Amino acid sequence: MNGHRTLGQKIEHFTSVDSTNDIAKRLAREGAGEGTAVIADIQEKGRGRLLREWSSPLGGVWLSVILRPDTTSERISLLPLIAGNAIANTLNKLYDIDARTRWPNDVLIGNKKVSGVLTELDTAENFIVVGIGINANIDVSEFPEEVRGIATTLKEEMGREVSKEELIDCLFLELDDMYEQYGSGLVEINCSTINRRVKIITETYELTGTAKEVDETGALILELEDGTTKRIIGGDCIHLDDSA
Ligand code: BT5
Repeated sequence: MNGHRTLGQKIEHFTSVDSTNDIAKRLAREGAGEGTAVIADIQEKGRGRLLREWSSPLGGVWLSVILRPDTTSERISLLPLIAGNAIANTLNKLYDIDARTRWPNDVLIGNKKVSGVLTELDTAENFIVVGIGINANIDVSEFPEEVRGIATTLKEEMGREVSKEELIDCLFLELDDMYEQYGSGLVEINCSTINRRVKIITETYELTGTAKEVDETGALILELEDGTTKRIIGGDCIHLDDSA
């Protein structure tokens, strides 16, 4: 049917769900194997990190895939970055647009978000669900007002609709490649946040500095104004040099 090796080998398709991540978690608990994916046309309660709302109207790609890596490994935090890289590679290959990743879980075109990743970990049952949202055939005007200014869509960028089937097929191949690299321990993360001046916002602090690198666990190494460095494992990141 398609060239998927592991990820996306088995796909469950739904028209409307609350969140594909919830369905994938349920399937994983029921024993679904690595690579099983859930795709929905619409999400009624799509979510981002920290239970933020993720707007998921018809026309987008809303999917979740079950992975069963060693969830005790600290490298697990690389997975959102790996997914972001796979998404950016897919968009650049198919549409020749300049999609790039922003640490820790966004894909941008220009300085607007076209895609986001939500990974959820179940250490007891040893699985991880990687949720991916890609704004494909959506008009920006369909988003709630607070999202319009910060989001873009493929339709908006290309001036036409794209084939969701082709997009999903290519995405699974890229994800598969990246996940294989992850498994081999030799994964190369591309992240456009590196070498930029950034502001990091977490629930407990805000910091400004220069992003130096993403370490082998997915943490961001930030050089502060006074020359010291700080290792940051999560948060929101603003690129100060292009207001993204
Ligand atoms: C994310 O969170 O970017 C993760 C998004 C993951 C969505 C997928 S869809 C399939 C799966 N099932 C789910 O329920 N979720 C996953 P975060 O970095 O926290 O960004 C959330 C913020 O992005 C919101 O607070 C809004 O400001 C903004 N936002 C909401 N909807 C958006 C959209 N469609 N496009 C761009 N930005 C959006």
